[in-house]
Amino acid sequence: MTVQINQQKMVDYLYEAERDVKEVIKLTDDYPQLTIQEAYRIQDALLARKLEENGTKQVGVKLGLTSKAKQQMMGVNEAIYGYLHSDMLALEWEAIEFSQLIHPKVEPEIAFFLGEDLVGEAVTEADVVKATKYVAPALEVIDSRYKDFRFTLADVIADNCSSAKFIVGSKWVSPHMLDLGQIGMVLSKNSAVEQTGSSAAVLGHPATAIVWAVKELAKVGKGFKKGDIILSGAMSEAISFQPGDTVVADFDVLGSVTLSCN
Ligand code: OOG
Ligand code: MG
Repeated sequence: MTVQINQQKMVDYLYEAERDVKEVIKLTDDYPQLTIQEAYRIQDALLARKLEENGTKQVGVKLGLTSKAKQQMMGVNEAIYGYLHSDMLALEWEAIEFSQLIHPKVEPEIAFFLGEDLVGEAVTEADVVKATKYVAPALEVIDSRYKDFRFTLADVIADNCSSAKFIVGSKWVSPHMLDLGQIGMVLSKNSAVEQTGSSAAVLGHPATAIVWAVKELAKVGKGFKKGDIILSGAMSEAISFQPGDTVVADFDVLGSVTLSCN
């Protein structure tokens, strides 16, 4: 019983931090024993509250910490997943409102659009490519609700993996048209190069990262559905931005995607 009460308290704490745009002390400062499993249950319950109160719907899943750069940046050594919902979708032609975010950062990703369900422990990289209708360049805006963007793995999972916004570029390509494992990327802010990366940084190949996620989801009786969007994880470190900044991720064969901020 006590555990359940604590779980709801943690859900409300994180929900309110996001709603009120305020950073909070990480959960494990008060609950150092928080497990990864409990953290995913908090993530689920947080999504349920958002679906109920914010009139939003789940549109997919984002993978996180799939690259060494990100794992080192955050001081962890495991990948994670969180939910994407419709009110996170931002548009290239509409500036993001900085005042709605706490201390946002942006990172380059490849978005996968599924044309078929993708479920089960036996899934392979070839199944991922087969199930994918399109891939597209994407930028993810992450905005940890935790003070100074610092957390343990359990903390960040509970906080829906720092998810805040995502933008998908307008060029969609069949995954059969390119080598998804070797897509180079340049991330610039106000025309100055900030990061470079490759899709190979994402667990060697983004489809491998998605295989990992399908297997993790299968353990809790879940999977991907036709129509889902998957963000396969950042290809470089995330960078911060301020009002007035423009950030562009340019992927060699996939084209570019732009974020601007008010
Ligand atoms: C956690 C989210 C990581 C990625 O693509 O690696 C993530 C964080 O860095 O705050 O979205
Ligand atoms: Mg990300």
